[in-house]
Amino acid sequence: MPSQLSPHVSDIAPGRGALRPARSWLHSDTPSRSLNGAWRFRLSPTASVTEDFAADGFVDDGWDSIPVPSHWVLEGDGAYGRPIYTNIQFPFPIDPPHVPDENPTGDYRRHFDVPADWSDAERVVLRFDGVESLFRVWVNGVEIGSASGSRLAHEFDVTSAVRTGDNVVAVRVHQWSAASYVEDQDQWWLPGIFRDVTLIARPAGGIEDVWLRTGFDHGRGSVEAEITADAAAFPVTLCIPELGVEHVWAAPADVAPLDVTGVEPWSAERPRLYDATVSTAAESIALRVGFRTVEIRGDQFLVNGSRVVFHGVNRHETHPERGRVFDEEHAREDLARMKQFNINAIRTSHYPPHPRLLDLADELGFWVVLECDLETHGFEKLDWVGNPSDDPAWRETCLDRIRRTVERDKNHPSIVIWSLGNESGTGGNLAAMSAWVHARDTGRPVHYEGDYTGEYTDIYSRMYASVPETEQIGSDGTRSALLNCTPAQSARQRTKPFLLCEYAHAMGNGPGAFDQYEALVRQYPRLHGGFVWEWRDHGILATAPDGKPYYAYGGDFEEVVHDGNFVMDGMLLSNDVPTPSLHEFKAVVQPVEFVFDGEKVAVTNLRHSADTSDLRFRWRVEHDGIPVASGDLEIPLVAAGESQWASLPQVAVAPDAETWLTIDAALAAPTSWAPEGHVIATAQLDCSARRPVPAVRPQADWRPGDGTLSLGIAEFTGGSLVRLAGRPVTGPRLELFRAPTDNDESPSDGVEESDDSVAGVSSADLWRRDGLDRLTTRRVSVEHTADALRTLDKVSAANSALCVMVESIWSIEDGELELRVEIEPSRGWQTVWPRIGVRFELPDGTAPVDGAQWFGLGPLETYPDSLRAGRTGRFSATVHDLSVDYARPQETGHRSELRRLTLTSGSTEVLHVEVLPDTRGRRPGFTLSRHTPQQIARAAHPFELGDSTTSHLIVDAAQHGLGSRTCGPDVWPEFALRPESRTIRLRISEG
Ligand code: IPT
Repeated sequence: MPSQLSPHVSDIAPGRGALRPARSWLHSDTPSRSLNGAWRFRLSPTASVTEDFAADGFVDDGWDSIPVPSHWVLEGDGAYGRPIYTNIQFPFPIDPPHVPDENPTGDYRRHFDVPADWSDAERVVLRFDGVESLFRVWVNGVEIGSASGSRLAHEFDVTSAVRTGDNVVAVRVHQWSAASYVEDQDQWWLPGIFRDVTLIARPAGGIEDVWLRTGFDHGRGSVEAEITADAAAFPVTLCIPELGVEHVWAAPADVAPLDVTGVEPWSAERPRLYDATVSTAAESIALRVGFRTVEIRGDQFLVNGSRVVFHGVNRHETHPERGRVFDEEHAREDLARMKQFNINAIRTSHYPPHPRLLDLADELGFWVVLECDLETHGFEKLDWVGNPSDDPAWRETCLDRIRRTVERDKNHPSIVIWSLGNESGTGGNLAAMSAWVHARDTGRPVHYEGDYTGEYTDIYSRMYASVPETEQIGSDGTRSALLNCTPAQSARQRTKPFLLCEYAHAMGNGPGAFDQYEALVRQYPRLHGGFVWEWRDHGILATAPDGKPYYAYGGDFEEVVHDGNFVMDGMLLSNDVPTPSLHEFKAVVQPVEFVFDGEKVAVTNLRHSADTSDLRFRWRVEHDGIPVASGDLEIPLVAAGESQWASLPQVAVAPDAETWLTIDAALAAPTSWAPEGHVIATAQLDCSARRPVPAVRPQADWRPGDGTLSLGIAEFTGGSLVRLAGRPVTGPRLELFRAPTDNDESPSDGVEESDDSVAGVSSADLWRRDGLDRLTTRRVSVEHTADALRTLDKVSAANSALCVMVESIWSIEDGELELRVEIEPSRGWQTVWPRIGVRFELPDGTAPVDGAQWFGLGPLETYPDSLRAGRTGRFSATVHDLSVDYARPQETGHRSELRRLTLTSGSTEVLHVEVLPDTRGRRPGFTLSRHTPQQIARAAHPFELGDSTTSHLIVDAAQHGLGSRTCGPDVWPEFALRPESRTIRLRISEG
């Protein structure tokens, strides 16, 4: 065959020769062979290599071997190119439908055997479940066809090309094609045959496709079957043994809806499935049916008559080593983890997942928004000119994608909404896709966020709406226009249920304000919750120059254009470790609410339909975090949406310790996703007796001194602390800087932001402008009394006249060393501050400080707008575990509301620090880390931090909130930290 530029790469058409219509991904008993495994592989830099490799007799001895499924850029240690990460940008010139000649092209070959007994098969079908982005197929040298639609299934009839015995299949995969313009999702570009390849024998008299549409209404189930089979294949039998259903349809015309009694409904909470078979004499198909009815009534989205609240996540398919290659065991663990964290919904952003994922969602119980493989986001840069969503030339491509999406997965009870795609502007092709779905499936609504005005979709959906805007959408009281809507369109949108298909951008340390959104969902029934962006980081496991493993993000593979660490925005780190945000989410959306009132507690079941029979309730009382009593709490059964009162136990209140009552709701029995005893909801009640805070002892007889002295366990030279309890310690030094979080580094959009922000400028830039990361000190005075030392420092930054006066008073109070720091900013500071704290350095002595025990909020880090997962108690952690390994190092580890802290070295207690609240009752927090904020801020990856044995203790009078500004609202004003005077009081003693 002549060498030529492949004609296919610029074809807008979705391919040629694949079987249509698409059909369900079914579990059939007909013979099939997996063609997964080792294939021969050759990578070429362009699409123009000769096609002779497809010939029957071609000798591929010199080729490499590659596993299928896989992405070639993740195989061969970089020998086959490297991944590219972009969010919105196209990593090639925007020249639709053309792509560059530099178009990595992978040729694949393998032999396979067709058994002799397949000769009675009516047809032999070759199925590809996922190939990125365009591929052509040959069998025994015969060209079979081509297809695009990377995350969609494509089947080819290869009957006339195969023979009994040995066969050769050859596949050519182009990384770039016209299809790349409609697959511009925010993720790594990962070419290759990355899902299963299967050869299927289709029998005469088999079932081509089946759709069991189920319904549920007040204890009655219904099944409406659609059977695609030749008339000669009949009779067709439907069996649901557990329900006593055995129904035979003699001929196609007999297929009619059935009513089924004694049915338990399917819900995400109680995912009741019934095994079913649909069979002919030649083929039997196994399905698991769940009975549920999805409807929109007014502005409410209901399943089985009850309103659904989506506590969801956006789920991409991503794995640090396999990319988008599906691993069922890992996916099951991931979904079980979601359930453990009270997540009840998944949006399959932004394409259909591996089909088995939906079997798992049916089984474990999730409300699924199943999204089509469509995103044309890069056209935004061209003001959407030429957008495939609105160009008739692309209509068939768009329709082909949505048909393949719906047809493949239509049997799943977990799927309650179809979504047309993501960030593809708007246009006639999207409207046509929606019309097709409406005609095909009347049982599920259609979602697409980009249909702002609600012309062709059923749900009002938005992403990253701020809290006030969400409230405006939820409340009936306002007539103001919605985003991009005329008043009439706004009114139309207000008649629909609302959901946030993306919100709370979980990039790095953040987001804040989960609880503010949840409060709105509780208040306004039209608001149906949403889907956090996103479930997990997409880091790719790589090796640093020093040999350390790390999780790579955009730019780490020297991509020409990339979007940095915007791909690391999950509530789970790349290595499956839940971040504090996931714990926060779990606490905010907990399905049981406790409201204390005197000696009683009101228990409200916030679930969709499940009662509390699967839960047991426990209480415990702690004195300063030490358990003193516990027991079971008798709570009457609470139906979904109802409340019940229960009596609280008698709590023994300690006179000289804090007394806290904690209630947990836990699983009474193991489930498929968590063991018995797994806690799903918690509440705490402070029962402490009021205790006075020791007043500050006035001292009058200050006189100048040289500041070299000892006070209890503290030794000072020149007014500066040098030792505590015999070990080197320096400080306190004013610390106003935190290693900026991703949200801190994100420019303000100037909309609805606090007065302190500057449009287009990040908080971190303002902090650096003001020199918060490079403060210097001038000692103004040193004074003592008989048992006290006082220093006054003026702290400011180069080329700035702004300053902070810091007065530190060391004294002996009640026989203990007390440090009081008075922090007072000058006038003129314009921005929010990241923190107001003091830092101590504990350099490596013979035994470095390597851990902490504390009584305060824990166990994980908390910030002013992300406090709900914190509970008051006693906790301990190593210095390493006090920090979260965010993919890009940043502020981490702040523990709020500290009462008492013990620094440890191994099992030795080194220093005790007791924290006194300020006159307004506010308590500081602490951070203990191996690195200073300045060091952390300089590192782009954890491996760049270097080893250290010095520990840095920062006691913060206050910290700034987290917000969600990387993609969404800034820190809510109430949680923003403004320059202000603060006092920190500590009592320090030897361990
Ligand atoms: C939004 C995208 O839909 C999502 O895929 C992801 O990229 C997210 O942003 C950010 O991580 S689009 C955004 C421009 C609002």
